[in-house]
Amino acid sequence: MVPAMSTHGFSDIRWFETLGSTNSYLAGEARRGAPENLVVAALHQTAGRGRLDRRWEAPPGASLLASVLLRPEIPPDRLHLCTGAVALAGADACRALTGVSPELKWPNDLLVADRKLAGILAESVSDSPGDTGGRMAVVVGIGCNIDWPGPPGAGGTSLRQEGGRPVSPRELLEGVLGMLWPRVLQLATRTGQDELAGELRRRTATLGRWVKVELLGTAEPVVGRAVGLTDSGHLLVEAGGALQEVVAGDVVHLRPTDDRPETR
Ligand code: BT5
Repeated sequence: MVPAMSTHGFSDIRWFETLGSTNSYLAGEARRGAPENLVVAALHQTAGRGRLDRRWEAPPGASLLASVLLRPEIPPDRLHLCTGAVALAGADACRALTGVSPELKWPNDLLVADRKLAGILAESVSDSPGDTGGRMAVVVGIGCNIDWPGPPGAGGTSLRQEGGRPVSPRELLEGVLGMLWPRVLQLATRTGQDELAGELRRRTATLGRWVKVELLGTAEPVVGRAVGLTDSGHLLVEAGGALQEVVAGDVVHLRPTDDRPETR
């Protein structure tokens, strides 16, 4: 079910014509002790980042490029739920505003028919002095393609390409923030975090699929069936008769025609 659009409590929203990276800007603000729920958005990024030093590219004005500073009271092993909160909010806002209904792909993508509509980048910022109550800062950024489907060969799509109703970056940001606010409140309590994990379990399209997982720092990928998500938001993959908990990695959804290990 898609929650109703709501107002939100993000009161400090900074818009820029151009920034290097909204995540990098917000990480700097976090280190200087900026309060939680600060939001920054840009019409263009000159050094937009993906995970693992990859690039996030978009021409000026063609997408939503925004980051939110969270300071959740959350155990470090549950930080993945911050990515999940933004993924759910992004998917719900796209559906409510444009009619396009993306799927969640673990760990950080919104897909439409297996094409990447949006990517999410969550980064924790350790060194955060100031009056923050000692909580860890987490910067969560989202890039969502509105009018441009991403760089050639990247397998991306856009809201426009998927036939969505027209939306501006500002409208989409307001929609995402409206959907994110209740999720931020969920992140604040253990019960809320468990609810969030349950909702991610229900809505992550990766579950039930055959996947290839490239684990960080490991040469051999894991090929198996994604069977679950832990309460921390980690992916459970059944491979070679064993259950493996994946904390971080790149996932490819395999098609029925792809090579898979033999099953009994
Ligand atoms: C991501 O990384 O998907 C996270 C992207 C987060 C971008 C936002 S924009 C606002 C905030 N500020 C930042 O600097 N970043 C965040 P990853 O899973 O590593 O995917 C990156 C890969 O996606 C690239 O290597 C390309 O193949 C592909 N890609 C790049 N730009 C794309 C686009 N506009 N649409 C679709 N795919 C794209």
